[in-house]
Amino acid sequence: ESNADWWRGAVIYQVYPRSFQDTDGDGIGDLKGVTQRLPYIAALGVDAIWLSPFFTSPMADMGYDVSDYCNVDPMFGTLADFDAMMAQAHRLGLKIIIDLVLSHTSDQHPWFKESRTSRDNPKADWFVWAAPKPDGTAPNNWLSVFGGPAWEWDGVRKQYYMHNFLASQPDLDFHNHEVQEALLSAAKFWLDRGVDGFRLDTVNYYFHDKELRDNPPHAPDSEDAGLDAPDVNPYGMQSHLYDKTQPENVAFLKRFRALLDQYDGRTSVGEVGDGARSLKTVAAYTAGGDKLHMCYTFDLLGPDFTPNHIRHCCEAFHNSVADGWVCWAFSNHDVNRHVSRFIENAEEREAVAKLAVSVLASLRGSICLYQGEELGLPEAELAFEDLTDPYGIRFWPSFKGRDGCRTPMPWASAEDHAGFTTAKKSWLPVPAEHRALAVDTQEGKGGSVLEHYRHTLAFRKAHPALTDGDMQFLDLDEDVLAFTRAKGDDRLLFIFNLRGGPQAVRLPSHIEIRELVGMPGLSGSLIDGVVLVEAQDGFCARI
Ligand code: TEU
Repeated sequence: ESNADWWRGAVIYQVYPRSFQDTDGDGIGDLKGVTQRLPYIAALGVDAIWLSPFFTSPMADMGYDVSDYCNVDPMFGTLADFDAMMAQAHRLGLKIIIDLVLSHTSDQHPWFKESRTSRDNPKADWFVWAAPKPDGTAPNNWLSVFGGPAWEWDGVRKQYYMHNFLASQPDLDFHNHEVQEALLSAAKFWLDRGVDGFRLDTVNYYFHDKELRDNPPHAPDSEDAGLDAPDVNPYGMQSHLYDKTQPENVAFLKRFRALLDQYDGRTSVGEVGDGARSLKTVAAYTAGGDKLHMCYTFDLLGPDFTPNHIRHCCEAFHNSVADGWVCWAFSNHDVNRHVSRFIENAEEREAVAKLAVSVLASLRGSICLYQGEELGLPEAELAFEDLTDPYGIRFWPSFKGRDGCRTPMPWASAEDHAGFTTAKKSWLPVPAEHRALAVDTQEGKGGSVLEHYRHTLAFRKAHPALTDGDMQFLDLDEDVLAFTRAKGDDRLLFIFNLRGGPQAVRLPSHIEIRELVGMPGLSGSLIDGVVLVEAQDGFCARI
């Protein structure tokens, strides 16, 4: 247990505890359920688990609204359950990364309850309070990501408070040093308990413009382009004046890192959703080795699964900072599942699920997998009555919300709720389509998506070039994604065909193939210096 750099190139499996495994029959997953399923996660061959929030919460935003940073919500279990889960994970060689939601609290957090009582209590300045404009309207034009203004009127203080997300998620004022101290001590609480790292929710939202200046309207070609469509996310209608690479945030991240560095082998991964600026922000947050270890961006969470896009994302990041580190993902608990995003034809989903993880596992960076993608699960089609996500309820039907990617894990095809719960009703239904893809239908079955994931992750682990080797793209043909990965003697060439028809590409003369390498599931071949790759397939060789 000595490799402090274990996170570099690691494969992280995201568990959404609400939907992983229920053990107490209330229709909602829990920490004991995670413990029960740890052997399954270990058998995938991942290095770490990122556990979405399990902290005490009124669950207005499914736990991303925390009312006690240092406890477990009874819905998920107890601190003792957490410790048992972590101890078992460590025995199986899995690291545990927990999800700290520091930018905002729940409005039920004692800090906010106190803060809102008056303008001069000890926590009066812990949140972002501001006077109305002379006409009584909100202090400025800022918008919430989840729709409407970013300001909520408080009748007691007769002031507005700011929220980037729901009105029940008030924004902490990071300009206040006491707030920073309190949050660092919450992080310390979990470090002392033995967690291996943190995923930092909305890490680029920590600081707001102290002068509260209005944002200019969004220009179509501005750097904020790339956020969700305005009718779904009005936040994207503004060009955010206050650059999210604020110097104050960089200074806070240094403090956070200094705390982590007091412990052995801990890591951090910041969530940076910042439109087209994201990769620059990641660079600012990860350069130099004294801030975050890595950041997580939304670049590959859109509909674009093309050679140009993937190449652009990788190059934009790697060219902007040599010593920064990125964490790539195709899916998470906020976006439509990627097989549904990347392809319309349901018959092609299995092939796309396999190809996508082959590509992901070959990229330079760490990678995050989201529970269920290893089964090739499509986005669940839910009825309005099923919805629980406030974001989806608000924008239905132009945006159906995030419940469709949060439905329970299907474990056993023949059991009620596919083995997720013994309750009569599961918090979200398990779609029939998912039942047919349950773990027990794929485990040990050659050619299944699940077995493809296991073999592909083993391949990644066996190649130092893939963990943190250099990456160079080749200008072969617009229609293929071609690059080399190299570390020492381990030098690999990859050519992926993401399109609808077979491709034949001539290798440039400077590339000398030493031998073909059987990357699991790829069947591209080489004839007289020409690589032939079928649709949704790839080629791998040692060079
Ligand atoms: O998400 C941050 C974020 O920007 C998302 O709102 C994203 O834009 C949206 O979900 C895309 O559909 C984080 C968490 O991952 C999310 O679950 C929380 O709701 C949010 O923070 C607020 O804490």
